[in-house]
Amino acid sequence: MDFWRELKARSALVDEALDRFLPPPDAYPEVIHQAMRYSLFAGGKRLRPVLVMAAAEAVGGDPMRVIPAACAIELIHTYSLVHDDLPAMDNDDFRRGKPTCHRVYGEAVAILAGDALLTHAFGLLAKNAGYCQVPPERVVQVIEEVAAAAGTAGLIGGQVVDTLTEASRVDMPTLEYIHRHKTGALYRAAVRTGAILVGATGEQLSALTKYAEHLGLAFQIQDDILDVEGDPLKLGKPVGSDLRNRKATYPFFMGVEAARNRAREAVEAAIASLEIFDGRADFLRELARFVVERDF
Ligand code: GRG
Repeated sequence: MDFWRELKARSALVDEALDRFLPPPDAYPEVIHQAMRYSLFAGGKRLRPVLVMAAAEAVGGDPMRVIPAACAIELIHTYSLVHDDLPAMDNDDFRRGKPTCHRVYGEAVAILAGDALLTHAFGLLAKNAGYCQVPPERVVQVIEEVAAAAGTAGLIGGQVVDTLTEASRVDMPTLEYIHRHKTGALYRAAVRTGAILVGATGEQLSALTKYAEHLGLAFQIQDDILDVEGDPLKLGKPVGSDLRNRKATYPFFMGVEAARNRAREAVEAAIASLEIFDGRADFLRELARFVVERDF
């Protein structure tokens, strides 16, 4: 499989659907729709929506059936980036290679754009009920899953601990909590969402959940490593921010080489979790390898 070509083709499908599912940029009040679109189309890798579709495919479903949910997950991810970049949080000027939302639209509109992306996401999840005959009970289950992943038991919980804990007080269990919630929760929800919507069995769902948990860890460790030794041009943001903001990371605790090995182990564990699946899970396998080989 030419993974890179596949990823591009799949993310182009997501982009086309996002454009269709979002209010047009000239809908009143224009500025909010333009700000939402600005951050959304600034050039993300689309890993999470692609995972929703790939999980559906792995269990024998049609990936196009889950595309509103895939877009919803990307909206939530983008909202979290917009808010994370705000002056009250990380105060970052660049994201996805472009000035951050608040630098372009001002803080008030950036806050509202994040809120609007999050709200729109749940509307899109509900839309799955009328989309390609997904049974409503599966949609309700997914809404519950995604709300948990985005809330205090997920992204927000991780962000709170990350924001309020002094770096010098972060021990390994706290670091793992932050990563599992801030990053892992949305990966887990993405994979589970795709699988649930197309009717995965309990055995398939638990295998895919393990895959997502290992994948989320590998992704975050690689993200930490790229902040130490990545190329800002390729990443679309400055490097060294973890050190500057005195954030505890995997390289900080164990050094870059040990962190790299830990990420590789997590990828192997992710791939091993997929042993019950046939070739339809090959994209998930390749994606796990990509997560630690990527340089952006
Ligand atoms: C609820 C405000 C709020 C935040 C939640 C997710 C999060 C916590 C903050 C976002 C910032 C951050 C560093 C998150 C960790 C996950 C991560 C490395 C995100 C970047 O993901 P990529 O590389 O981004 O997939 P693209 O731009 O490719 O989509």
